[in-house]
Amino acid sequence: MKLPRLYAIVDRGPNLSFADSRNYVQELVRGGVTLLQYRNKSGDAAEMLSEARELKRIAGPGVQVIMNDRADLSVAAGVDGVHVGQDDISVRGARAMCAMPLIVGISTHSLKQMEEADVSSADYIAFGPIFATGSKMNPDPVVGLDGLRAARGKTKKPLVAIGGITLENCEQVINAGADAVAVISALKSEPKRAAEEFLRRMM
Ligand code: TZP
Ligand code: MG
Repeated sequence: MKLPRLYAIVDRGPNLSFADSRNYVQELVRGGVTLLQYRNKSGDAAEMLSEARELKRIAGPGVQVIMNDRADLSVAAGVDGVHVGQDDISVRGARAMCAMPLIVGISTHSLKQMEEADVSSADYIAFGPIFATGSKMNPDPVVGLDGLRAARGKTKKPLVAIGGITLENCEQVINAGADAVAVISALKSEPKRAAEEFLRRMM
């Protein structure tokens, strides 16, 4: 798979209502986003299923929507794939539900995890946190740009950098070997304008 430079994460939760997420997705898409993740750490399965289905509809045909954590719900919702972490179902388990062309992505936080992901059937590998992040509970240790360069050396799969990525540092992250950046907070205040600017800076 070829990743677009920007992977926008919609972090649905107490700070982002579903009504607001709908507008948020529209603004991101207007700003040029073509790859979105629906992340919901506080809702139940029913909420995740119905909201993901609706956000996929709102995003439109040119946009790939990935469900965080839950391969089963990604299939039920008819979205484009799943993103699993180290504590979720394995890539092999996710792939059993999400056969190609559905997308399976995996989060990694160390070079050992990167090596394991590289020999899995994952379509892309996320690595981080590159910088400090306030968007994840109990984040793994920061890996930095040097960690990212080392991770790049471990895989030829599409590599997504995540954690603390902003307009100011995104070019450095791409120059350190990432194919794409996944972003939560740096899109929040002005999603359309920020998405446009991220995409412009990482052409
Ligand atoms: N995994 C590693 S860092 C992170 C996740 C989900 C949060 C990224 O959010 P932000 O606000 O872009 O740092
Ligand atoms: Mg997860």
